Amino acid sequence: MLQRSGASHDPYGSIGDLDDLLSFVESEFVESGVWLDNINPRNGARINRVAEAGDTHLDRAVRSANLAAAAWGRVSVSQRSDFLLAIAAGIESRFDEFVKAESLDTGKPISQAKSLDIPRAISNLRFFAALIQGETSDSFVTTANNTPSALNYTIRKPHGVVGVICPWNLPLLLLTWKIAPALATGNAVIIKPSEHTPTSATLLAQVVADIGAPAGLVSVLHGTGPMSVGQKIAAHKGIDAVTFTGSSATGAKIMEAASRSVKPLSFELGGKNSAIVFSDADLDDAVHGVIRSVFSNSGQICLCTERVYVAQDIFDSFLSRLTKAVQGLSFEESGKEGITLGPLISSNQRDKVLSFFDLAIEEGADLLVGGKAKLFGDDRDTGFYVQPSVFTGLPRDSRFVREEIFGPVCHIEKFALEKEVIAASNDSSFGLAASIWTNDLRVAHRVAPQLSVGMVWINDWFRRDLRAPFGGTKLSGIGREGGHHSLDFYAPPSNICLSISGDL
Ligand code: NAD
Ligand code: 6OD
Repeated sequence: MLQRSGASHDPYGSIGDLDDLLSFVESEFVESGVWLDNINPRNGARINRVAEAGDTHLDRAVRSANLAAAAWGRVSVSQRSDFLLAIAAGIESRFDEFVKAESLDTGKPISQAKSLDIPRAISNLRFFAALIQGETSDSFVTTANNTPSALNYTIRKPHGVVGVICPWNLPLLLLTWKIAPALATGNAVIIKPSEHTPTSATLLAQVVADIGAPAGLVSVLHGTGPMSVGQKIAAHKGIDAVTFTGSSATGAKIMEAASRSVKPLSFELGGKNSAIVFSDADLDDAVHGVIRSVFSNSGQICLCTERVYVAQDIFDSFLSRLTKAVQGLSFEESGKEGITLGPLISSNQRDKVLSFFDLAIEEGADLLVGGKAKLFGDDRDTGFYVQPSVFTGLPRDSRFVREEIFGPVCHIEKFALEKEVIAASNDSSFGLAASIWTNDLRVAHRVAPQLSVGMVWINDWFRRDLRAPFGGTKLSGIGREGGHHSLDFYAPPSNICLSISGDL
């Protein structure tokens, strides 16, 4: 039972026998004797405990994954596609359990887990099941003296075994975003969920077991990162590629660990994303959009806006509307419609965000709203809540404006000129995403390509088309995933050249 007895902010009750979460290796759930507590961010109580996978589990997972991959790479595309559809159906048939698990582990509003996290996980699997069925290859007719002399064509080759290291902010969404294309293209996967969010990955392992997946094709190894299973996956010689979403600092460590075996890497890392509001923007839309981009998932999405630049002639009115809207934001339990906030994932993350609030004041910021831990006068006060917060008045070289905070907070600044705001937005070590708010399409299309980020939204934020490339520049990552970009990472094309002319 997942329910903590007597917990008033554990609104979900039982989700089955998940007191002790085990790793899933070679189609078996395995214990290790080393337990990690999984903590409820709503009240700091223990939800359940997780068996940390040891070296023997990893070696066994790698051995069985290599055997499984050798066979899986040869099965038909339709079989692989059907497998993804079966996982999607398995998640759908246990939808409420997945929703509860995700909401319980992360503290995110159940409405969000229901409308975003779990439906997107199902869509990821169905999307790649369909994409792989329609996959074609390239071909090039080489000519000499205007006559075909050779036919070049490409085939995709899976890596073999892919290590999948996931964060805690959108746990099942990001896990399936990686395993769906990896499995579709013929790889076996070894998944390491975040130690903060082990439950939905364990449910996924149950789904995989229930549909009778080949042993070793999908493993789930629980544990932490440094000196533990995360780092060991990155370093293991029997793992052929690694896909990772998380912080830039961890990305650098994974790169180091993976360097000895020169593994292909796909990294979706941190961001310090900007929103730019031009004078002619629809103010209601812009305020609503900026609020959504700053405070969704309590600011814990790599795409969340942390820097807001507003044209000087609308700055005051934008600021007063934004501040009022932030004051009206509710926490999940209020039951109001719209964006609702939850706790941050851990006491460490809460303390980190609060230390940034203190830093902002030390660096000379004006606090417009929030700025403290959020207290309720009930058992949530032992949870990890902070107030939604807005600061202004800091110089561009302050740490608050430069470092990723990953909480429900932004800094807002005015600008006069288009070229000035482009320079300000680009003045960052990160380069993940930006949003532009304007009704002037010429401005939008002039500015968007000049922003040194992987993704720009115009009058929107986090609208996804799974075919589109997703990824960042600079410290925000390496590579692109999404549609064919994912297929290119998980099964890069090899070329075959057939001589037609017969001349040597
Ligand atoms: P993290 O990067 O430390 O952890 C993400 C995953 O990597 C987890 O599964 C973790 O166990 C694993 N990991 C950690 N160290 C590792 C190592 N040395 N080798 C291999 N795996 C390792 O992120 P976090 O501690 O969960 O959060 C810290 C910061 O990361 C946050 O404050 C935020 O800034 C950022 N973050 C970004 C995203 C994103 O999507 N871009 C998501 C989550 C967190
Ligand atoms: O929507 C996606 O596909 C995606 N990869 C989102 C990542 C969010 C990071 O926090």
